[in-house]
Amino acid sequence: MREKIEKLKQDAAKAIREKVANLGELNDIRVKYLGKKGELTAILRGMSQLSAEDRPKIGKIVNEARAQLEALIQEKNEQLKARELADKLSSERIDVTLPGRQRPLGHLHPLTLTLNRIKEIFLNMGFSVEEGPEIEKDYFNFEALNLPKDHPARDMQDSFYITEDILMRTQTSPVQARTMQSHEPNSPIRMIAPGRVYRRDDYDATHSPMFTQVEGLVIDKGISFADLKGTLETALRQIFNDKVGVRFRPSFFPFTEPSTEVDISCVMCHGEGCRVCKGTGWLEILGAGMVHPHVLEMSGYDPAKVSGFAFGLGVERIAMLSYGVDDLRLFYDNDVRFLRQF
Ligand code: 2NL
Repeated sequence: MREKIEKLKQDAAKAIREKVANLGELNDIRVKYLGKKGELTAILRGMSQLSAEDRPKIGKIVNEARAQLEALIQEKNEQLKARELADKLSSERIDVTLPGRQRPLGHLHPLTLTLNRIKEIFLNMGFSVEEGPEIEKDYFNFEALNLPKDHPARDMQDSFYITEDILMRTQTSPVQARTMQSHEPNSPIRMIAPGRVYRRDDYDATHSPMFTQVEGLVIDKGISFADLKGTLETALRQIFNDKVGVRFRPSFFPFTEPSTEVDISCVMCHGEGCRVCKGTGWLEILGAGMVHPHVLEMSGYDPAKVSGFAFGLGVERIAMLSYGVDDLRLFYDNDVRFLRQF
């Protein structure tokens, strides 16, 4: 019996010292010898068959062997753990000298840049910037601007109706009508209204059913067509450049009288005539006019006491001309190869 125990102990010790390569294998050895069904445990279990004289002696030897093996396992366990930690530290080492990952910094969209520039120019001239809802009442979008329900000019601004009386706004003029109605009657106004507008339209290089508009409105005592001309010329010379030519042509809008369309000399050929200006040397850039007396009246202003001018321009068109972009859709595609250029 003594020899058997000694042999078991030697085998176990040898296995622990020489065979075990990791913590899992060490545990297998522990179970094999010291576990509930282990070989050394089996000997303890079989002690009932021994004589009363042998029992304490053998018991002592088994317990000593057990303690020795446990100590060996404990020692090996510490060695293996230390080695695993060392392996982990060397395999997961971070090279702090590697260059960092660059996070590309974005920037404002070209339409936003153009709109910001336009806002800045008008803010510098004392205008306020007002905003309003994109889903608008028919009353503010059309009625208050001299376009009653049966007016033929409504066809040109055919829109997306939500109900009979609610639609996607076709212009930002409803913001001006709202502003006038929220002001003390006849009190001066000097504002621009930027924002998205919606019209039933094709989608191609120069048309879109959604675009960005800036409308402006100035009302005060004694405002004349000269104020309109001076203000718009000053603004256009800042948007394009000091030397740009500005020309006013008679036109018609239902909400202004008289009305005008404003051209600038061609940004490509400077008036020589080219493909961009279709040989005319001029580019149509905005519409404007003196606010129609009826429009003033409908929003509580008295055309006998005050007068005003208004204008409307498309931000996409200005961005296309100032950056030399020939397809409007590029602004909406959001292809970073395009956007990166601004
Ligand atoms: C264009 C022309 C224009 C206006 C907009 C306006 C607003 C009020 C009263 C009178 Cl509250 N007029 N707005 C006037 C003339 C032209 O826009 O071609 N827009 C893209």
